[in-house]
Amino acid sequence: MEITLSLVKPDGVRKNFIGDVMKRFEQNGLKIVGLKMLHLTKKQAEGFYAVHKERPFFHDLTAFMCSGPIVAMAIKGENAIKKVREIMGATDPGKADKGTIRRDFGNGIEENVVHGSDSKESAQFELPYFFDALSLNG
Ligand code: 3AN
Repeated sequence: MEITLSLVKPDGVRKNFIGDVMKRFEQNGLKIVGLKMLHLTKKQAEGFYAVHKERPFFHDLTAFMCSGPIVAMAIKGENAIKKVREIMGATDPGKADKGTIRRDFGNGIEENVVHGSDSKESAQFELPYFFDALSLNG
């Protein structure tokens, strides 16, 4: 069993895709064991995306991530990290497979609706940003 972090990004919340995103995870056998809506500050978004701080898109990405509320989910299941990434689809919605969240609901490489930890190490770093170990159910 693994636990991973997924976020419905500000574009997904603005366009009312929260329920669709959660449904895709649940329908694929994953369990939502933590759930929270919040609005990141620029500093918090910069901390969360610190691995990307040298990238040219860092400022735009962190500004976008604090442009509105997001929904954080802790998701549990067998191979949850890989499964969540598969359900999300490729970073660029235009290149994502049919039937993935990003292909179906995304608008572009920035407005791609959803985030998911990309490794065990990322999940370990990202989960405590939003959830205490004790607040995770199941
Ligand atoms: P993923 O979210 O698929 O793991 P990463 O980790 O490469 O993708 O990038 C993190 C986030 O940064 C992406 N979700 C996307 O919103 C943004 N991003 C990635 N590459 C670009 C780019 N070339 N231009 C603008 N934003 C980007």
